[in-house]
Amino acid sequence: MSKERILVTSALPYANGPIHLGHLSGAYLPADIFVRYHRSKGSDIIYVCGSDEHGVPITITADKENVAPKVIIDRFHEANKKSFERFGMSFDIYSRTSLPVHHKTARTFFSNFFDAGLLKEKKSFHFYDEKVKMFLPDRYVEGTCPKCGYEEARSDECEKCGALYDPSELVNPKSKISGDTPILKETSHWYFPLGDFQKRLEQYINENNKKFNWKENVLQYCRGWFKDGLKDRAVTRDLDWGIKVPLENAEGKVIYVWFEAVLGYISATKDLFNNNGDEEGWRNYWQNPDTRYIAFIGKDNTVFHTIIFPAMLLAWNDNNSDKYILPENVPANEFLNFEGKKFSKSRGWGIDVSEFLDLFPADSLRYTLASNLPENKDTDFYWKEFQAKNNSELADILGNFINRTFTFAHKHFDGEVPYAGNYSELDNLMINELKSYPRKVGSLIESYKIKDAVLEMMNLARAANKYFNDSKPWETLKTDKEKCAVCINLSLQTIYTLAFIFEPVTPFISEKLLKMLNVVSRVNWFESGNLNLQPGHKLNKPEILFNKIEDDKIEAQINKLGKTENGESEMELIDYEDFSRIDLRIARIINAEIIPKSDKLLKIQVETDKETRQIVAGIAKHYSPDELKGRKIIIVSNLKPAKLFGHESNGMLLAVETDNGDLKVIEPDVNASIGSKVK
Ligand code: B3M
Ligand code: ZN
Repeated sequence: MSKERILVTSALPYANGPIHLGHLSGAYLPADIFVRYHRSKGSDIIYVCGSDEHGVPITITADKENVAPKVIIDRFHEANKKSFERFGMSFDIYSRTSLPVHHKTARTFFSNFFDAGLLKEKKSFHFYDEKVKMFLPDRYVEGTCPKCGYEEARSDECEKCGALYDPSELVNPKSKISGDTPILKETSHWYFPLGDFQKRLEQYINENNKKFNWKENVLQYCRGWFKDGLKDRAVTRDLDWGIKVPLENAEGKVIYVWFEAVLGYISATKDLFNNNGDEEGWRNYWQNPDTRYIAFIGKDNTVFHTIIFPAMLLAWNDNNSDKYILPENVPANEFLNFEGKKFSKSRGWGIDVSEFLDLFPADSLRYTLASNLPENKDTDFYWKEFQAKNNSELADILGNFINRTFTFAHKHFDGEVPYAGNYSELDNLMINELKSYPRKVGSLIESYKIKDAVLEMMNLARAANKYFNDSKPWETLKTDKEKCAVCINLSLQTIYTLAFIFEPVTPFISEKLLKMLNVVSRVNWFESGNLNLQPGHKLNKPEILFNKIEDDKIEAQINKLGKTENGESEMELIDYEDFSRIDLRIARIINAEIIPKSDKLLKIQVETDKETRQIVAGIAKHYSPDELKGRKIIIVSNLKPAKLFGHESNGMLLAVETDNGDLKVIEPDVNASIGSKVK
């Protein structure tokens, strides 16, 4: 059987900001797992990625910082490349779209389409900022939606009500650059006839779905586009950052970023082979009909990979003798959210990969993300879940099994794989179990059910612990040493298998494991379930594989949520009505007492003009009960009653956190009687 040849790409991230966990879960980690598995089973596979360095996202960031786009792309290309490396991404190349090889590839496609008469020039009106003398891309114009009145609508679509309209319909448009009202000025662009490809694209998707079982979310999305009918799309922009349009009368115009970014996959492959001195090598992956091409992306990039890119490749193939293959599958993932909300840098919600890896090991993150991938619906990252995955699964199940086996082998069998004689029924069950796992895990990965694959990996570790417990080697050590030897032998064989099947998800741990097992040459994935270690094989000393993550490290991260870089929480604005619903009153503390077993709470009686009420407040660390008595304070008097530690609380007292972290109740220094309203 000849080797499968596979080309894998992951979406090229914009080099305008750091990679966060959401990116990893969407398009990178699943692809890396797929690729590592295929390498291990011996496929001829390459994995290509790189930075997307053109387009408005880059210029917006550059404008904000008042620097040239080049400064931004250089900074984030390097930073993201580094983060990916630390996370264990095994790209064969992490290229960039600012390279000459890419500019050339993109221009060649453009000119080729132009020469074939595919690209039509059309005139239309676009917003133009007269002050800065430039046409404004969609994201640079804001105005009021003509349909729903939303005031932060984009030039041709409203995020709030979803309306699409002509830019001339936008009410009260404003340039985001100068703040002025832009004019509508005529300009011309080149259009790609996407509509002409609709039939063939539908056919392409249907056929590939039949053969390769596309994901339902991806199909739904495509059907939506087909239903609306594909239309011509402008493939140029009036911008000065990007790939210049290779035509004579195209001053100030660049190729639309999405038209060239998808071609970046091809350029990156050329870059890879050029570096190896094999200038034509890329063709074997892009232009050999025997190659399988899988494009991993997040759901927001779907249309570009299932419709626009395939249409471009079809258009090329129509007019040229060297023909490209199309993606066999585009297994787009949904989104990963963070603790119940969208990632947001400005709101301090989420964490960058590099920051994360400064604190915790990559494999713990890979394992947590992989077991919760947004394959069919959005999922969330929770700090507590991360801690539990690390502590109760990686450390307690996988780590524990490895640890007890190694300790036993070193202590009672001279650090060697013991000889295994007769197998009991229990042993045979374990041997069969081992044999079944590589295939089971492999076929899940091949069908992009990576979450399920990860579950199965840990199931082998669970089965292994059970086998160890049921075999009771600590007893047979004294009663039947041969039996004991069989258990340790098979447990070591199991560690070998575990090292292989976990490798796509936890490559760093697997490497350590193979080193501990003193394994130099690796077998094929499918043989990793056999009994590969020979009796007498010398083991190395065990290394520490997992550290438990302590509560305080996790708490510290949770406390940081919602705070921006300077430690401030971003302000959410409320209406006047929201505020006026809060009834604040002056009250006096008449009694306070400790709540047994709680080191934070005090039970406080306060009086207002009308009544006495009980409030439970979290200030026990800052005041003794006696210190509080008699103080005049401010309370929220219309708070719904609640029970804290079994004590009823009616209201809340206002306190302030001082600079040294102390809590001080607010004592109004005014002449007002208790019960007075604070407004
Ligand atoms: N740079 C969008 C993104 O980073 C875009 C992907 C390009 S893939 C060719 O989400
Ligand atoms: Zn609207």
